Amino acid sequence: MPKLLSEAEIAAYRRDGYVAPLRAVDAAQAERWHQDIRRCCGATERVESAAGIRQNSNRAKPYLLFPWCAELVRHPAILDAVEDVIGPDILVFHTTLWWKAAGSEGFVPWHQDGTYFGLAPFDHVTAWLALTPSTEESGCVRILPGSHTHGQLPHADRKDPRLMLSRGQTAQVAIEERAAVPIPLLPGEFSLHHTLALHASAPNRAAQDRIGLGISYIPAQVRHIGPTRLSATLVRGTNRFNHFDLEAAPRADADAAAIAAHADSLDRFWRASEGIPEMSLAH
Ligand SMILES: O=C(O)CCC(=O)C(=O)O
Repeated sequence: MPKLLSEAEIAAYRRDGYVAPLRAVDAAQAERWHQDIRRCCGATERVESAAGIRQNSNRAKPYLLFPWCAELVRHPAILDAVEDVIGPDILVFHTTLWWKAAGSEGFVPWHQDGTYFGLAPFDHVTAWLALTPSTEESGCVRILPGSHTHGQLPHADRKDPRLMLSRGQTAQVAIEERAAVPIPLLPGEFSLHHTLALHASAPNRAAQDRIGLGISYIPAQVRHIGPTRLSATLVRGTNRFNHFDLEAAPRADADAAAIAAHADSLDRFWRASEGIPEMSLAH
């Protein structure tokens, strides 16, 4: 018996590689989290590494820095939908805050999330939660239905600050743009997309910032294939496989313990994802 999705929605996810829109919270709660983001994650700083231009550190894994975000990634409605597609033992592997400022040229090229995560098997799912209106005008996520059935595709890195991905990874395949489906979301709504689903988003042409969080959930049996031992957060069920060091929730906004735990987790994450050679991921 599914917890939140209908059988038809689960079938759509398996067939198309995504399902949307789903409601997590009402508009008032979405607005509270939106204001939390403005208060906590406004400062921008992207570090250039040998592999690319990293996402801002306070916009990567913010659930390790801020209690409101730790609560967000554990929200029961989101976890119920995630459980319906990956089962009851769930870890948060990563989270990115996607803040596309009004009128900004930032965009996300066509890619598969699985490319530099180094996870096996490909059972990871991303929940994308909108906290401001995500529309075609503001550059909502677009997806190619069924593209998750073609396996891991080759990607090339691009070092361009307009690209919002840390390595600017861009799928090296012909994209049939006409087949792409936009996923507009209202504040408090979310989508689920499969780790191999090809997706992208365009610059924000609206007068309002487009802000959302992409939360990467994995079932406990998924492991990382590289030599670095990574950390993740158990948010539901049990961690019988012990593939990750378990992360603790922060107790206060960016206190010393949270900053240290976040830095340790991100350091391992960058080492692992930047260590995967361009276009040679295969497992
Ligand atoms: O927010 C966006 O525009 C892109 C999101 C994305 O690539 C993801 O959540 O995997």
